[in-house]
Amino acid sequence: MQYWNPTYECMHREEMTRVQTARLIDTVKRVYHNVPYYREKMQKAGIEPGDINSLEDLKKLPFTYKQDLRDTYPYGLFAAPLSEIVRIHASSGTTGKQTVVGYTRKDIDTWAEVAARTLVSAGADRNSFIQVAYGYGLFTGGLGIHYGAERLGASVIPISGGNTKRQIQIMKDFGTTVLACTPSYALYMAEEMEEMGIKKEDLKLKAGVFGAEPWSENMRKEIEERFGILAIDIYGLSEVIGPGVATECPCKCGLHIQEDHFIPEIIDPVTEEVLPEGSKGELVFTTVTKEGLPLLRYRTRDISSLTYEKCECGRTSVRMSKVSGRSDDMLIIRGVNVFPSQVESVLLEFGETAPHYLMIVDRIDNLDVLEIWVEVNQAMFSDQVKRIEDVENKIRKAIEVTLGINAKVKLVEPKTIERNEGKAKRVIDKRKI
Ligand code: DLL
Repeated sequence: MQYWNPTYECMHREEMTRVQTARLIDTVKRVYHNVPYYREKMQKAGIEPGDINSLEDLKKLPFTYKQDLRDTYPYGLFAAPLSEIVRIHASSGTTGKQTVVGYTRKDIDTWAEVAARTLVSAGADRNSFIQVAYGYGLFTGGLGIHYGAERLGASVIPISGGNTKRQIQIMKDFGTTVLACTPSYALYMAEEMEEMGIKKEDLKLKAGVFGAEPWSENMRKEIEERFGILAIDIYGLSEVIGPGVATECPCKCGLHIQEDHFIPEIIDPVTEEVLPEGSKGELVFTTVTKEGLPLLRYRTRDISSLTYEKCECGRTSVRMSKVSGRSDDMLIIRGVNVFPSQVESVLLEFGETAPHYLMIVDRIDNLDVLEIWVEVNQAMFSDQVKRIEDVENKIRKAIEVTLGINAKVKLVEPKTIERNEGKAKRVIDKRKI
């Protein structure tokens, strides 16, 4: 088993607690003294930096919400002078203002370190050819993985997203061994590859680091089979740093959080109460080494759980379970909570369907209706109407059993649903609520 930084990745719990505590105390002082917005928040909560002396004290601190970043747009939460900020990124978000994040030189260094750990845990080393097909630009995916790959000493192919045919040709010609992109884009590439007549045996690809959106175990299986690779789930968010916050190892049993930099908690999204190990809830992160934009108890809205059990790979870091959805992506359809990822899991149980789907929610005569478009392969689509209806019915029943809702299922021709080189769009909500 390879590690990039075994000192931290395999650290004893007591030692990790010591490291985290010292760093937490520093961070709290930093934000209190450098960020008026945080000072006010802490004063309102009746706490001072001196009240934070252990990890137990973490829960005394106020939460930070995406709205806080919007209210202080663009630089109001930065804790370093703007002259020390060497990079700005922003996350697009579908509503409201962009969320702007800033990095000092040390933050960029930390980011390269955690991104390098991510790549090594997928098996990459200095001999790897890493094709970075995450978007470069304000999105953190491209440059985040890029710096990690360079830190590793691997050969970086900074192709960014898009131009899929060229992407595949390059993968073949340049001997790419590690692919980095969203899982939905990886599947799109697999389709294009088939059309181009390129087989997985023609590639040198060994592994992929896929993230930036939720994806199911079935989707992993599909990607692994179609490319003949190990597909690793990587997690991160711009506000915390970007890709590199957490990563799976080849055991695929949860994502190791780089907890010497980011302390996680799981809370009940409604009561905001901290939940015990193993409970499902919303992930919250406190960054403890960042200078540009340190965040106290940032509410990610991502649903996960934590385990402190030692992993077979030898890493001792806490693991988060695969993100199963977002507390704000959750749809409420006729009172039932539905996550797109649940629908995806059901669909992928059916061999005839492709992992491309779209959920269209509407409200007709005051009643929520859900229609699910599912792509099928060409052979299936050219089949008899009766067989198509059979499959539609089978899926409808499976959705009803698993999710407890009635949905209209419509099988559609291959390539009907729009492909995206970045994060996939799975839901159209036409309800005006
Ligand atoms: O998506 C950073 C990233 C880039 C992560 C490349 C991994 C790979 P944002 O654009 O700020 O940052 O979006 C963050 O994306 O809160 C999650 O909801 C979602 N997300 C990221 N990784 C995963 C994952 C980047 N592995 C938001 N599984 C997060 C599920 C993920 N959701």
